[in-house]
Order: sequence, then structure tokens, then C-alpha cells
Amino acid sequence: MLIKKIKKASGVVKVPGDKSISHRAVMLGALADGITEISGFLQGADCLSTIDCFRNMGININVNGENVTVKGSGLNGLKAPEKMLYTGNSGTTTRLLCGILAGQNFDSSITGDASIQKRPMKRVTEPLSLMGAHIENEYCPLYIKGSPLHGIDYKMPVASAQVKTAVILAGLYAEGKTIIREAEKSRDHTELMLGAMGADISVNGLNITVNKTASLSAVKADVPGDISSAAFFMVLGLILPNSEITVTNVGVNPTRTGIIDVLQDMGANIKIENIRSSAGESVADITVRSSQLHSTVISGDIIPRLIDELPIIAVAAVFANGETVIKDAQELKVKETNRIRAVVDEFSKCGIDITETDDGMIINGGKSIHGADFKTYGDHRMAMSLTVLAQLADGQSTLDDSDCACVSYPSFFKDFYNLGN
Ligand code: SPQ
Repeated sequence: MLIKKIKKASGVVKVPGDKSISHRAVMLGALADGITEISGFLQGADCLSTIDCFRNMGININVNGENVTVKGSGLNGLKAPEKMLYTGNSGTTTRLLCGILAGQNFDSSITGDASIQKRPMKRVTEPLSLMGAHIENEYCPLYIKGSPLHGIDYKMPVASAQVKTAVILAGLYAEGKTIIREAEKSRDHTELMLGAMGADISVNGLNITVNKTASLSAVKADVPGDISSAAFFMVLGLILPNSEITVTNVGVNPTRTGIIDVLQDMGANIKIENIRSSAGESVADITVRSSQLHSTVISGDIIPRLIDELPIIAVAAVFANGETVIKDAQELKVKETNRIRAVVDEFSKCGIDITETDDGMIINGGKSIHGADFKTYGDHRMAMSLTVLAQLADGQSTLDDSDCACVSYPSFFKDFYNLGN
């Protein structure tokens, strides 16, 4: 696809629902008693994979655009799937399902697309086996023998909301107490939603305690816009001259707002307005205006708060004066693709001064760049980041695969070009 260029961007955009919260609303809704009504659900390919998996375990789910109803069958009401569960491109679906399926009284198996089959699953199978789970393989396909579980005291070796959530979900079924100790705070949507549903869960700083839970109550889940999707428009509005973009109804849970902190630190003109709370999650409208950015260092415990935004933050760094260093981000290597390698290889094609490091990258920004024929590696976040990057490149740029944006943002290109003028 030829990446069309816009000279400036202005207007208001409402991005689709948060991917992490949409997944969790379906999963926890399936395990609750009663009907969970979800509004603002993300109809991206990943969340549709989650729906498909639960339908295959007998859950009645009705989808009407962004409104989804899930008829929960209780913590012990899932049915043995008749076939292997297919999670598509979704790491969240795959890893969270492991936590739910480990303690069932039936066996199951999970696989996904070529990317999922390369993503490490030992990070979830290891703590789950300490709880008594029987899961064969470290990569998909995974074969899970439903087993009685017991609580553990687990110190997380990686900052990962997916690992944390898998252990929490297994903890709902485990005899005794499960304690999870995080080294750095990762997104906490599971803890918030389970708390609202009446699970026996408590959070004390970086430690989470879950006890075997008899039942969950259905709730109304109003999913805010995904800050990971808003991020593309935030950076677009900052780097394009004479631009102003407002993204409305964005989830600003503090475990997700690292990108706002970093962009402000780079000199961005960003306004966060109309902060409110919706179903336990903070929501706001975000306005950005064209700004001359400068370089920064991104490292340490902010990384889990912006991990998925690093490719688009790297785009901001290209147009910022000076040397931006991203470190402590080795987790990027095990996403939909190796996002350190992919960013460095594709950005280099434009003449950008960028160096790969073992845990991140160094970008010397503020210089002119030229267009290129980009590869997305089937990674939605690469496709959308490269589209923003191409806007300020001299000459033409193309994308080998724009369809992969559907994983998290099916209407991305439509919304993008609506802002252009
Ligand atoms: O679901 P998936 O494929 O892992 O999606 C990604 C993404 O960019 O959309 C990562 F590739 O987001 C993860 C995120 O990186 C979603 C997520 C969650 O919903 O719990 C947590 C993060 O992953 P992790 O490995 O840090 O737990």
C-alpha cells in the first residue's frame, strides 16, 4: 500500500475500545454469574479471537457492534472445547487462557498463528506448574490437562501483565492463598475488574493476594478508548506542523500513561482534560498541538507503563533534536515480532541514525529522512507507527501489509486520513 501523506492534521477522533480491557471483560464475564454487558468493546481481530475461544467452551456471547453481552456460566461452568482453541495473533488470549484452563476439570489445547507459535509461553506455564498445573510445551500448541491447583508465593521475574493475570486467574481456582510479587507495576485492569466482580483479591503496592473464589458477579463494563491506539494520533499531531488533534474518551489508568509522561518530558504540548472515572478506570480527553520535541532517556520502571507505545515513541524521537536512548526494554523482543530489530531495520531504510542495543535502541533525531518500502512483519503496531513516520519523509513510502492493523485498530487508516487536510 502506498502511504498517502497529509500536510497537517486537525480535528477530533474517538479511538476504539481498549484491547486489554475488552479481552478481560469477555473472559471474566464468561466466568461470572449473570450477564456482563460490555459497551465500547474493541472489535479487533485479537478480541474476536477471545470471543471465539469462549464460544467454543459453551459461552453464549452476543455481539452487536461495540455492544457485547456475555452470558456467564460461573467459575466452573465452562465446557470442554471440542477442538483446539485458536487464539490467532493474540498473546493476551493465549496466556490468560492458560491461567483459566489449568484448573478446569477438563483437558484442552491452544494454538495460534505463526507469530503466536514463536512467542514464549514458559513464562506462564512455569508459575502455573508450581501451582500444580500440567501444561505440555513451551510454545504453542499447548496441551493442558485440567488439574487441582494450590496457591503459591510467586516473585515475578519479568514485568508482564499477562503472566501476572494468568497466575491471578489460576489463583481463583487454587486451594489456599496465591501471592504475586511484581518487581515493577504492570497494567492492573484484571485486578480492578476482579475486585468489582467480588473476587477475593487484594492489592498492596506491588503485591497481589488472591484466594480461591466461590463466584464472581457480572458487572457492566464500559471500555474506554485504547491509549495504545490514541498514541499514534498523539505523535502525529506533535510532529506535523500546524496541527491540533483531540482524542476523546481515552483510558488513562496510571499503569498505562507512560507515553504521556515521556512526551511531556520531550517538550510536547499535551493537555489532559475532562478526567473522569468509568467502571473503575480513569478516562480523559487528550489534546496535542505541534511541538518541537527534544531527546530523552526512557528506562527503568516506566517501561511496563509504555511498552506497546515504544515503536511510536521511537517515531517521536526521530523528529526530536538530540539523542534519545531507550533501554530496559528487552521485552520488545518477544512481542508480535522482535520490535527492537523491526524498528531499527525499517527506520534505517529512511536514512535515520538509529542503533540497536541489547535492551532497546539509540536514535539521533532532528535530521531529514526519506521514504522507503516498509515491512510490517505482520505487526499491527509496526504498520501504524510506520504510517506516521512516513508523513514527514521526503518522497514516497509503502507498507507491505496494512491489513495487520486490524488486530487492534480496524478503522485506523480511515480515522487517520479523516484528520488530514
Ligand atoms: O496480546 P499481545 O499480542 O501480547 O499484544 C500486545 C500489543 O502490542 O498489543 C503485545 F504485543 O500487548 C500486550 C502488552 O504488551 C497486552 C497485555 C495485556 O493485555 O495484558 C500486556 C502486555 O504484554 P506483557 O507481555 O507485558 O504482559
